[in-house]
Amino acid sequence: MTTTFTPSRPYWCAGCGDYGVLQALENGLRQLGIAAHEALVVAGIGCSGSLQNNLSCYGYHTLHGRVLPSCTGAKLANPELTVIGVGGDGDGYAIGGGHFMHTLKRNPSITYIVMNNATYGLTKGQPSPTSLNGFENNVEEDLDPVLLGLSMPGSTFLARGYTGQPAQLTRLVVEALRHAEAGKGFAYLEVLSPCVTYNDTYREWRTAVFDVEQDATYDPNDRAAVFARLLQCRAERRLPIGLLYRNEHPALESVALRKDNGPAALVDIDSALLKPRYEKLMQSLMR
Ligand SMILES: Cc1ncc(C[n+]2csc(CCOP(=O)(O)OP(=O)(O)O)c2C)c(N)n1
Ligand code: SF4
Ligand SMILES: [Mg+2]
Repeated sequence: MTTTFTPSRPYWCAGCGDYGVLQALENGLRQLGIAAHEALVVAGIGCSGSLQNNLSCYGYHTLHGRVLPSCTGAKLANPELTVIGVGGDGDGYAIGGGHFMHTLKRNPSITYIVMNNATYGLTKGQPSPTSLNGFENNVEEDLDPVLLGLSMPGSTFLARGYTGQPAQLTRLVVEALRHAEAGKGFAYLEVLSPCVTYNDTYREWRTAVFDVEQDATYDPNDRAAVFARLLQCRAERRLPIGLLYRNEHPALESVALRKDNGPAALVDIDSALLKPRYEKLMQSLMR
C-alpha cells in the first residue's frame, strides 16, 4: 500500500464510540482493497472530525458543516477517487443541514459517515439536532435524519449502525463503500457513536436499537413500508439499525459532467485547447 500520510494516534476519550467507527472504516477500506492513494477522507469540525488524522489516505479537514460540498467538489473533479465524508451530528445536521438535504437530492457517488452522539462533543456537551427533548434544557424534538433522507426523491442508500455492534458496522461500511464505488450514488451511513463524557447513551441505545436485518419481513426497497416502519419505531422510541433503504437514481457525476471537457483533475492542462485558457485565467488572477 502506498502511504501518503503518516497517521497520528486518536486522542478521543477512553470509551468514545468514534474508535469503533475508525476501526470499521479501516476494516472496510482494507476488505475492498482500496489503497491509501485512491481515497480521500473529508472531515468536519468536532471530535468526530479528527478521525481523518488517523488514516493514511488523503485527508482534508474542511470548514464546520462543509463536508458534503467539499466531497461533491472532489468527486466531480476526480470521479476515480474514493471520496468519504466523516463528521458529527452537529456538523452534518445543524450548520451543515442544508448541504445534507441537497446532497441526498443530488446523489453524488460518495460515502458519508455521521458519528451521531446527540451532542456537540468538542464544545463540551450542548444539544444538537438529534438530542432528545430535555437533554441540557433542550426544548426541541429530536431530528430523525433517516426519515429526512426517505423524503428526498434522490436518496439511494440510507443505513444506520451502532458502535456497540461492530461486526454489523463493518458490514454496513463495506456496503456503503460498494454502493458509491459502483457509481450508484450517495451512500449515507449514520453511526450511533456515544459520547461517554457529555452524553453517555450506551445503556439506552443497547436496548433501544432494533436490527431490521433480523426481521425477514423488512424490505429496504419498499419506500412506503420503510416510512411506516420507521415512524412506528419512533413512536416506540426504538432506533432502527441496518440497511434501512435502497433505491436507484442516476448519480450526479453521471449526469452533470460535460463529456467534451472531462473532469478537472484528469484534464491535461498542457493540451493545446486548454493551455491558452489556463494562462489567461492565471493572468487574470495575478492582476
Ligand atoms: C463556524 C463555526 N461555528 C461554530 C464552531 C464551534 N464548534 C466546533 S465543533 C462544534 C460542534 C461539534 O459537534 P458535532 O459535529 O456533533 O461533533 P462531535 O464533537 O460531537 O463529534 C461547534 C459548534 C466552529 N468551529 N465553527
Ligand atoms: S468528548 Fe465525547 S465525542 Fe469527544 S472524544 Fe470525548 S467521548 Fe468522544
Ligand atoms: Mg456530536
